[in-house]
Amino acid sequence: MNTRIAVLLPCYNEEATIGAVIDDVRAACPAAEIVVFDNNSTDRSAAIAAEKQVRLVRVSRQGKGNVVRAMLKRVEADVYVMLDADATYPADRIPDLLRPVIDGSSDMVVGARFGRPEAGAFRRFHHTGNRILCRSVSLIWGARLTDVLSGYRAFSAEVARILPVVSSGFEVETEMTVQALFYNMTISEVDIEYRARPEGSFSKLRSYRDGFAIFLQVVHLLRAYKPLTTFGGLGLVSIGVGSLLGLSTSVDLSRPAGILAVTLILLGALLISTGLILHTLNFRVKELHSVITRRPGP
Ligand SMILES: Nc1nc2c(ncn2[C@@H]2O[C@H](COP(=O)(O)OP(=O)(O)OP(=O)(O)O)[C@@H](O)[C@H]2O)c(=O)[nH]1
Ligand SMILES: [Mg+2]
Repeated sequence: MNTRIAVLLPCYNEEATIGAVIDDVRAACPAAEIVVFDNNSTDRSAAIAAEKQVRLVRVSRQGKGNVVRAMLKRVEADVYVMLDADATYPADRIPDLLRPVIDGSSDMVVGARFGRPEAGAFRRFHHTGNRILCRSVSLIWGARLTDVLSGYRAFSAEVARILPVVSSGFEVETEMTVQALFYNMTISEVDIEYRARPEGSFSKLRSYRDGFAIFLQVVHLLRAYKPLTTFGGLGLVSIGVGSLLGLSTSVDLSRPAGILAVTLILLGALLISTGLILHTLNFRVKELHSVITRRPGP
């Protein structure tokens, strides 16, 4: 049976590059179905996609996360590759990203950009921001990743079927990575060259706004997917501070510091119980997930 490959291109006002990206994808992977996800572009992006005779899906809710959700829902294939329509990722590496997914050794393969980025490919602070995010995610989730935010990734039909993506903007890549780790999927990386946007094309990423949204996403993912670490950690700190304060006041409950110490210890205990309850819930969700993703019996 032939493997059905879908190449998914999120596109918002990329008339300067979308045509060339489609040509590059076709040359690299002639068998693939190319699908452009246009998100209310006001330039010629959609017209160019139509001229190139690729499938065009229009998504009315603005934002890359909304588009990724539409990709997972609207395209049927055995393996998927998504890459940005801004010509910053080398389309000729698609076969390298797909290989581990097709041979079953990885569920998701990420095109990692930090090995050899072209000068100017990363804007000021983006490089450092990316590194901090990546180190934190790798540390918290016990993974060895070097690029969490890359928009160039290949994944299996199973990933497309089960990742419960809910974010709406540029936080979506972080979300996909963490969800894949939570469900014990295998993520590997392939080093790729990352290029600067060509002359006349403009980034849609707003450093502060989108950077802050990504930071909030990490906090949310921590709370949702690592509740025992988050609430348990806060609880231990609270108990530690409360105990020190209590000892320094000789556990005198008639003094405000003594009352504060007891309050902190109780708050700590409450936080740890919350973490334990949520951790158990997560465990049951994982069990359920393991059962519902099993192949149906004969
Ligand atoms: N469909 C859709 N695509 C989007 C939207 N925002 C960005 N994109 C696409 O997502 C891809 C990534 O956007 P970029 O602006 O390049 O963001 P980035 O690559 O993180 O940032 P740069 O490093 O500045 O290029 C591009 O192909 C955009 O066209 C959106 O709201 N809807
Ligand atoms: Mg880009």
